[in-house]
Amino acid sequence: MTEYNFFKADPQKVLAELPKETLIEALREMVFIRQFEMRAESAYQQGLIGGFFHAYMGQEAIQTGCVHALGRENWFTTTYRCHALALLLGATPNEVMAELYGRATGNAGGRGGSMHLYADRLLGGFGIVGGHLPIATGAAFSLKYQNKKDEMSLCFLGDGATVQGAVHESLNLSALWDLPVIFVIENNQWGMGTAVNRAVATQPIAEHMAKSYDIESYTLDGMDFFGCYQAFKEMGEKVKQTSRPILVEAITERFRGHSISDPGLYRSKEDLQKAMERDPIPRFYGALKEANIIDEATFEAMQKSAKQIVIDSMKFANDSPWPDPVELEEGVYADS
Ligand SMILES: Cc1ncc(C[n+]2csc(CCOP(=O)(O)OP(=O)(O)O)c2C)c(N)n1
Repeated sequence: MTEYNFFKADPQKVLAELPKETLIEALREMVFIRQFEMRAESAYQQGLIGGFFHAYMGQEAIQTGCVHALGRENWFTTTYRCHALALLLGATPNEVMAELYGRATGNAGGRGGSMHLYADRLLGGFGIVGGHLPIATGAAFSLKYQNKKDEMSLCFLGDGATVQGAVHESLNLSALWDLPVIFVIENNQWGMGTAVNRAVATQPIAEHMAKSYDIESYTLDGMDFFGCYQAFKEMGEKVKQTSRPILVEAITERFRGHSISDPGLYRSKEDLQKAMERDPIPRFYGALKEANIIDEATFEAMQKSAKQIVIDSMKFANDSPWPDPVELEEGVYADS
C-alpha cells in the first residue's frame, strides 16, 4: 500500500472564503455530472448510444475543484474520460448527449462520440494515452510566447499514462522552458484492468517523477472537493508567479469499469465498496449540510432538476438528425 503525503486541506477556510452560492454551484455540477453519466449509461445499454464510453464517476471533485479554483479562462486538455470537463467548461448537456448519440447536433457534429468532446477552452478529449501532453505543452508554450501571464495550461491524464514516452518529453520540455502548465495525474488505481502498482515502478507517482524534472509536485485526496479546490488555487498562484510547471497526483478511484464494456472482474466487491464510501458527492454534501449551507430539501431538488435536464437532453438527442454522410470529409482541416 502506497503511503501518501496529502496536501493538507482546511475546509473551514474554503467555507469561509467562498460564497454560499459558489459552494452550492460546485455541488450542483458534481451531482449533474453523476446524473448525466448514469442516465447516459442506461441509454448505452438500451442501444441508443454506441462506440466507447468511459465514465468519470468517483473522480468528480478533481476537475470541479480545479475549474472553480482557476476559472475557465485557461486551456484544458484531457483523456477520453472527458464528459465532466466538457460540461464544466460550458458544453451544454444537449450537445454532449447528442454527441454520445452520434447526432448532427452533437458537440463534434456526431463525429467524435464520447471520447472527443470540446469547449471554447477545452482542446479536446483524446483517445491516445499520453498523446495529449505535447498539445498541453504546446498550449503553455503559446501562452508564454504571447506573454499571456494570466492564463495557464491544465492537463489531466491517468496513472497508466505516466509511463508513456510523450509524457516524459512533455515534462522535460515544460521544465526546461519554464512553461505555465499543471499536469494532473488522476490516479484512479487502474489502467484498464492493470493495477497501478503493477504498471508504474515508482510511487507516489508525482512525488517521484517531479524530482527527475526539478519541478514541484502535489499529492491530493482526489475525492475531497475542499482539498482539490485549495490546492489548485495555491498551485495557480505559483504558476502565475514563477511560470514553472507543476505535477499533481490526485488519488481517487473510478466507480465503474474502465469503459462501459468492462465488468471490472479484477476488482473485488469489497474494495469497490470501500472506495465508494469515500464518494466525493456525499462527502461534499455532508460538509455543506453541517455548515448549514444546504439542507436536504435543496439537495433533493438539485438532484431532481439534474435528472430532468438530462432526460430533456436525451429527448433532444433522440429527436436530432443523423449526420449527413455527404459531409463526412468536412472539418478535417482548419481554414488557414
Ligand atoms: C498509446 C495508447 N496505448 C494504449 C491504448 C489503449 N488504452 C486505452 S485506455 C488505457 C488505459 C489508460 O489508463 P490510465 O492512463 O490510468 O487512465 P484511466 O483510463 O484510468 O483514466 C489503455 C492502455 C491507447 N488508447 N493509447
